[in-house]
Amino acid sequence: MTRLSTKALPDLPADVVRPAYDRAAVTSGVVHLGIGAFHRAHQAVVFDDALNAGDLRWGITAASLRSPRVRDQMAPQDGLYTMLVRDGSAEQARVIGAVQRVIVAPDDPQALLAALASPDTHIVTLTITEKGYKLDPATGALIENDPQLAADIASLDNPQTAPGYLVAALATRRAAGLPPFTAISCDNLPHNGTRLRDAVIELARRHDADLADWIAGEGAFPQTMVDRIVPATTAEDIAALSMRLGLEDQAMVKTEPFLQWVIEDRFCGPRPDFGAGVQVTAAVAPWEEAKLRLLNGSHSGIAYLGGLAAIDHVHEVLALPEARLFVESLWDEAETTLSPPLELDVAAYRRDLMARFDNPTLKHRTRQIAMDGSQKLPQRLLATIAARLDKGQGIDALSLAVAAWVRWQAGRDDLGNAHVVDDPLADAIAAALAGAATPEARVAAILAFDAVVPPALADSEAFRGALTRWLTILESDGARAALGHFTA
Ligand code: CS2
Repeated sequence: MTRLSTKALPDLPADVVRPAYDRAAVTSGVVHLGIGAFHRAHQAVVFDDALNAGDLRWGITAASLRSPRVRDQMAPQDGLYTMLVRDGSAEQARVIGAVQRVIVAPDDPQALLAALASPDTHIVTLTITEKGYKLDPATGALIENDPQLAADIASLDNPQTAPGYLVAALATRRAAGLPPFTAISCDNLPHNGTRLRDAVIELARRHDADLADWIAGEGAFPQTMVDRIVPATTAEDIAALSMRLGLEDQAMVKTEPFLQWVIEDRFCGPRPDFGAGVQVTAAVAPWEEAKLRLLNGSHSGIAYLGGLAAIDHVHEVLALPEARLFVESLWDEAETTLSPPLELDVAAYRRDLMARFDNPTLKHRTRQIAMDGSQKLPQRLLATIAARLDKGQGIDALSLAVAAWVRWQAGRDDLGNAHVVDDPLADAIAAALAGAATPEARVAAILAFDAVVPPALADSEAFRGALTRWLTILESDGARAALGHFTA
């Protein structure tokens, strides 16, 4: 079958929305690091909106920091791909034209550095996942013994890490008399802008103190909250879209109608006139905290409990009444720890969130969300638990979610099916758990990971007790039985 491409655009069915601008006239104002499905369904759409509105400065040069997979999907398609927005029975297809080029950084580091240092580049966005920042998840300190970061501390000639690329390119810009770019972290990290800024300035300081000062003074690292559910594309999704388009699209993404991007009003250069779904505001932290603790916290709980119960997709987990009550209880607990923005109606947000999770056509896999738990739990669940304990409040639902993560580390679900624990700390955690013979000992082994659990929380008897109780139930009776405690 013919691939989607510039030449094939006129052959698309009439109901497929396509770029309304002249792609040949677009310049690349954005460099994106980490072009996965999330970027293609989120920031790329926002810049595509700006292009459609007639501001042609906002094309994207995207980079993969590891694998050539996305480049191989997109290059034969001239960077074009379809975004399918699914909402129950309704489905809308739109071809996004914002991505002009995909660079595989390890193959051609100089090409990525040149794009970052180009005078046309005003904004750099990043979706490199929590672990890409090379920061300790609990404390936010640079992980100095990470081999890639150690290489970037030694030399930035061919950077290995995202912070390394930014520092090397900022040095070139400074030497050329260019201003820095605005660097926007779009990962689900608390204070993501500050974390990125700290990583970049700290690494710069290892090489050149003046450069570090220049970045601190002239650069901008806005805080952001990003939100859109983007499940990984499957072979069936690609096959179904081919039938509909009459063209093959290997780079398609599927997502929900909802899109939100709250960006701190802190830019050091030009920015587009942002359109639908984007809010530029002074204070992002309350948005970010509400989203991390309500959406992502419950998502992780659903992923581990559903995964242990051998349930594949989020909406199928929520078909169980006891799972819905568990999620509502987790939200009740999380809600008392928030200082939500005035514009946020938390009750309505919770209702909408449940409806988003229920979307049956997204087919969001529990195993996808279960990835990288050690990097996610601190901001999604552990900070919430610490805040509840400080107020003398209960942590029943929150601690069940954490216990389910601990149980997930065993590598088997309740039916005995094996799964791979996909996590940068998987080996270390497995080694620590191997020597632990009882639930008490397993909890103690996990609490000793101070890169994940802050020492003050690890010392809490209430937390240790709750985790041990739930882990005992999960190990003897399984996740369905544990969820059953939320029916009363
Ligand atoms: C999910 C998120 O995979 C995960 O960990 O919780 O990717 C979630 O879908 C997004 O943050 C929604 O905005």
